Amino acid sequence: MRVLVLGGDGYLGWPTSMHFAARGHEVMAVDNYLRRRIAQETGSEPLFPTPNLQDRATFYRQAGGRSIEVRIGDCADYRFLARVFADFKPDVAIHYAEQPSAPYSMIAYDEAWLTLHNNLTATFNVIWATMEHAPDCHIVKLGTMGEYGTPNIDIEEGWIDIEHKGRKDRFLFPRAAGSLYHTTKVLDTDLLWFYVRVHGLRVTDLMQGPVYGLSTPESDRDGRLLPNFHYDDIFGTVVNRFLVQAVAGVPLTVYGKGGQTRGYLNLLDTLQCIELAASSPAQRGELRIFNQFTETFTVNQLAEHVQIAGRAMHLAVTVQNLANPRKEREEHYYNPAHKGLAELGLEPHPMTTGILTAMLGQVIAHRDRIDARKILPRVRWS
Ligand code: USQ
Repeated sequence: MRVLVLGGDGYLGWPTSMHFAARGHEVMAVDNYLRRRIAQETGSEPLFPTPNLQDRATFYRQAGGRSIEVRIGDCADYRFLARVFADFKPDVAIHYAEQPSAPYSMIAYDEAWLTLHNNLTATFNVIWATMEHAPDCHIVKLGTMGEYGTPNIDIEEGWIDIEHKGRKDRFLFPRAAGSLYHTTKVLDTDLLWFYVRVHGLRVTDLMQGPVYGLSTPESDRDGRLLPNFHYDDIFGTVVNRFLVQAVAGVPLTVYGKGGQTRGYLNLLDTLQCIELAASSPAQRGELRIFNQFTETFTVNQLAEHVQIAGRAMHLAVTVQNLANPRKEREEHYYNPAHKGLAELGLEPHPMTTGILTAMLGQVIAHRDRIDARKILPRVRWS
């Protein structure tokens, strides 16, 4: 396949680009370094620096990997993106090109505007570039489990059948996101659904939970190929943050009561899910939605897992319940379906102590670079 990875420099985008290249697909990775820039602006640099995207592609080839074509540019610039689609004619466009941080989107007006503008414009442009230059291309869009929020009913896989006053129909499952970032993903889904209905696009929208992980078989070829690993309060996801806190000797930052439940997955499983979705495309005129996670945990359960792994590595790990900087339910019902990707063949890597201790070992190798000032939450929802 000709695989276009939009947001190819990101935590998921770079490992995805290598993953598809390693399987013999023709890969083009596109990025405008937005996340690098705003991470620097907010003092949220990753645990270790990563080479720029062109250099990563070069180092990957030198390490025996296959060629990855790189284009630097902004997916929110239609002329640029249209050229990419016209030149590359992708079979599948994997769309990660969004501002990915919930806390960043809640800082103030400018950050909220950037998130809204970037995320929706990028999605709108992907839709139009597909329609105009590669109408048969399958769009694989990274959404988020956070689109659903935490309703007091079971969460279905994207759609719900509703019977109302004796009549039945099928609708998108109700959405109630907890940050502006998550809300942009809700709006993305609506945009995609509109163009699927009217123009017959083929789209898979992946409702993904928080991801953890630090290496993949391809990144392990050379330390310079590792993904960007954030542990700060803005770009770091909770498991990655807790592992760095464990190594730094900082009490694990459980927000509020810690009963917040989410669906988590290993970075290796993100790669599997994307590959499974890409290899069996949605039909023309279909918006296919999968819930992309492998296990659910409360924040307290995650803290316990990290404490156990820490003990195995002779780290004294403590926990501190902080006043919750977010507005979210801290005790709630949570039962999301997640059958679709399993039916396509997903073989999960569960969060074992072995997986966490291996990650702790990698963090320990960079422990001198941990900046404890990046750990406590700086952004409040209200
Ligand atoms: N949390 C803590 N302590 C921390 C950090 C987070 O208790 O130090 C809690 C949060 O309050 C939340 C949960 O852990 O209840 C998950 O937080 P997170 O920062 O790992 O994840 P979130 O902000 O929701 O966003 C991340 C990714 C985002 C993706 C989303 C999937 O940054 O791109 O869409 O996970 S989901 O959470 O399912 O919406």
